[in-house]
Amino acid sequence: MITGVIEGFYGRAWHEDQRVTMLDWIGSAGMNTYIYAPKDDIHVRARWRQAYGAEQLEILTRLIASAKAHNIAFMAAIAPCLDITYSSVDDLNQLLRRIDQLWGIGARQFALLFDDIPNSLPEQDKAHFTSFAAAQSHIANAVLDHVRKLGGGTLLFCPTEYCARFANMDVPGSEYLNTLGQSLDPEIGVFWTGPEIVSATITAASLQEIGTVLRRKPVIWDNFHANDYDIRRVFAGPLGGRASDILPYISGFITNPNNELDANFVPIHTTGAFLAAAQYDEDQALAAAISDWHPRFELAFGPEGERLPDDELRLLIALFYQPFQCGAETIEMLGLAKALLSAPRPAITDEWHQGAERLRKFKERITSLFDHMTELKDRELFHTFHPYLWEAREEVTHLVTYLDWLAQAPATEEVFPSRDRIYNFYRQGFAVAIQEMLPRDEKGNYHHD
Ligand code: GDL
Repeated sequence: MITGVIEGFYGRAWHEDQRVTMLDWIGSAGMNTYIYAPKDDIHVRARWRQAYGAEQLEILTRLIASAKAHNIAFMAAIAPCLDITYSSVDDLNQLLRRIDQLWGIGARQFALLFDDIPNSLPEQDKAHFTSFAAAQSHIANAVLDHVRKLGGGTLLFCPTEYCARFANMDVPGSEYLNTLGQSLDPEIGVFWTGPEIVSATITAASLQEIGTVLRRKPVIWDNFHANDYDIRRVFAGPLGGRASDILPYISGFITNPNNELDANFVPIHTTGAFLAAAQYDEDQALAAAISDWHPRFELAFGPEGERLPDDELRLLIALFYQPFQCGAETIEMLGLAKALLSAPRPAITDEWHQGAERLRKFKERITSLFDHMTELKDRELFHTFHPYLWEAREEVTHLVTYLDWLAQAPATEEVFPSRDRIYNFYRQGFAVAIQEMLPRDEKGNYHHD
């Protein structure tokens, strides 16, 4: 089974040394593949026809050598999907020249990506193909033939409908996916992100369904830990929402994680644990990952070897956990805050005050975590979390100050005094203005009156 990581996100690509770190993590987690597909490498997607220049080739050559040294398969991606003419012999040849160029520096495995484009056959191809899927299959099969002639064989394919959402939640009814199943060479592996682009859960039944349509077991492209779509979030928690019973229905599992390399330690560690376990246990996997990650949190100014306290590392992960869930402690504190804010006033009870005290302690722990993080020896690790922790600290401080004010039973017409912080311009700007304008409810649905 192909297992590992795809550098497949939008935004700043990883540096050479970060990729070497990632190769190390993939291997230590018992996985076997790294896929080079940063959307930031303009040669992968927007300028796929352009050959790599000498400098980029050197970087890739070194990366391929590192992968080899780590015993990790290196797979190179090409995404000609923005403007390829599927019926053009010239375009196909350009694609094959890229394969040749990558083959020349040692790449032996390839991925062809057709994600995030309109699902329609370009005008100029309509006379040549009966469908979009047939056009893409023609290209993919030709690339596989070429790779075979060179002496290789592995090709993965990312379809345009790569999740059930894009097939209108009707996978068996998708003409596109059925045609792919019939016309793609049976040896080409097909990526699938689950019911959604970022899937809260992926069930065995849903994988059986897509496997039947594709006539092969899909390769999961997991966006569970990806954070390129929301700059305010990072996911340092364990893999969740996937149970071990899916393993018989997939031919691979590749995760596309956070942009920030250093946020990915627990995600990669636990993804490896998930793939290795007969019965995945999220909490156990998290505990094992934390104990391997902790040595990286050495403090610069304390006694030799002093680290971020264990409970603060756990707090860091609980704050920035998973896309659909905060960590247990954070969930509890958010619930408490909500209860205090909605409690009837001015009759504030002892229980209310006790709750407010618990939130103050929580704030103090976040502040202490923040302060300790600024003293990490590993500055990359510090900078990875700094903006997110800054925001968490600001907001929790804001909350506690507000609760303190409520505790003084202000009169109904009184307005919270914004003396000690910068509320008048904090949390504003273009994106926030739009967020505040749109009538979004707690579940994320939009309404109109
Ligand atoms: C996507 C993109 C991916 C991106 C991810 C999360 C696939 C197949 N493609 O749509 O590059 O990182 O969502 O934003 O997932």
